[in-house]
Amino acid sequence: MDAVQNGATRRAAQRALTIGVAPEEPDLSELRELLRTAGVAVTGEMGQRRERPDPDRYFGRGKLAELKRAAKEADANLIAVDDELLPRQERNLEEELGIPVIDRTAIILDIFADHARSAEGKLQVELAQLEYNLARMRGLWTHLERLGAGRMDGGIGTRGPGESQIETDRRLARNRIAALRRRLRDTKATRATMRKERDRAGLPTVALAGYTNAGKSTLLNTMTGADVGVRERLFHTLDPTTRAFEISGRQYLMTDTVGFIRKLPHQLVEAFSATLEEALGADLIVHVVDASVPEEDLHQMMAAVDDVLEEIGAGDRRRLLALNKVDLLDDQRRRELSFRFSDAVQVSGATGARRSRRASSRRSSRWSC
Ligand SMILES: Nc1nc2c(ncn2[C@@H]2O[C@H](COP(=O)(O)OP(=O)(O)OP(=O)(O)O)[C@@H](O)[C@H]2O)c(=O)[nH]1
Ligand SMILES: [Mg+2]
Repeated sequence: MDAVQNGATRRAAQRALTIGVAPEEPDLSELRELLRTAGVAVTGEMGQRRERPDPDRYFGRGKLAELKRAAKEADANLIAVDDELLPRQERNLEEELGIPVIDRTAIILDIFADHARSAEGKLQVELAQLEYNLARMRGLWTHLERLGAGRMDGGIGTRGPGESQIETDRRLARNRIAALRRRLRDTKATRATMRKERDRAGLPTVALAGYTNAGKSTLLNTMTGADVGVRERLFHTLDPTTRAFEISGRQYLMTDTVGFIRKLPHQLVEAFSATLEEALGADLIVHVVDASVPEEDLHQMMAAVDDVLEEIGAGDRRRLLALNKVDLLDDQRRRELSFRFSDAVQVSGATGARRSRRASSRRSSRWSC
């Protein structure tokens, strides 16, 4: 078996049991989708209803014993958690369960690392991963320090090589973070020059923003004839692509951007903020929504996008809501949506169809109005 095959087998050999906490029954379908994108099989799931996760172990003690049994029964060799864990929660869970634990942030970071193509995208993901790891190292360090403090009575052996190793690792990580920030600032300057050229062309700009898998790249391709990759997987696009298109003889520029998700790791928002800020400094932000998802998901997805737009300072930009994938809906659902979101346009990036904003109008047309 060659190295590549070995790698593939190892990945598929990861069998995760997914867990989550929510006041109502937790919905772990998105976590399953994330794991599928990351190439991990899901062999079971377990949710606990509680206001918020236990600060030390994520689950309550009784539930944890149940989880240990379930993991064995499901033959899981990995526990995937639907939240970002505190370092001590992760450590305690691993200790109690005896198998590795991965949190939602690490899974998303892993997918981003796998999908990053451009030099800038790779730098941004590396920065986010280092920030995430640095927080964990700090946790590990405090943990060791506590262990050391426990042995302090004896005085000896309280400063082992572990601690100095972690100090060194932390210093290296901090140096690398500083270097990455500098390089990202340089690429930002290059982009600013490119933008000036575009500004000189004086064309109005439109940015597509939205939840991952909403169909942003498909819309860009349909509207501009671009050839951006489209896939039924999460976070397919990481780098923004800008293309010109024409409507009624007028030229516009349209930019596709990275997708958002609920509980988007703040390290990623921060690392991608320069690219996002610029893309979303457009004259108009088209918020693309997958209108074919169940009502509750629709609202949660829209709220998640609104939150990120707010967080990166694009909350007050002019916005148009585009309800996409309406080819998958029947007439009644379309009418419901046009009453509910009377200012939105209903579109299908897949078929190129567009329906007028007015609820009363039944007219569908191509992208030519
Ligand atoms: N039926 C239908 N499918 C669509 C439509 N638009 C996109 N899709 C499908 O939805 C999936 C995601 O589309 P993308 O265009 O890659 O979505 P995206 O928003 O760019 O996703 P990320 O880059 O991952 O954030 C693909 O499988 C598309 O073929 C549509 O209007 N109708
Ligand atoms: Mg895309």
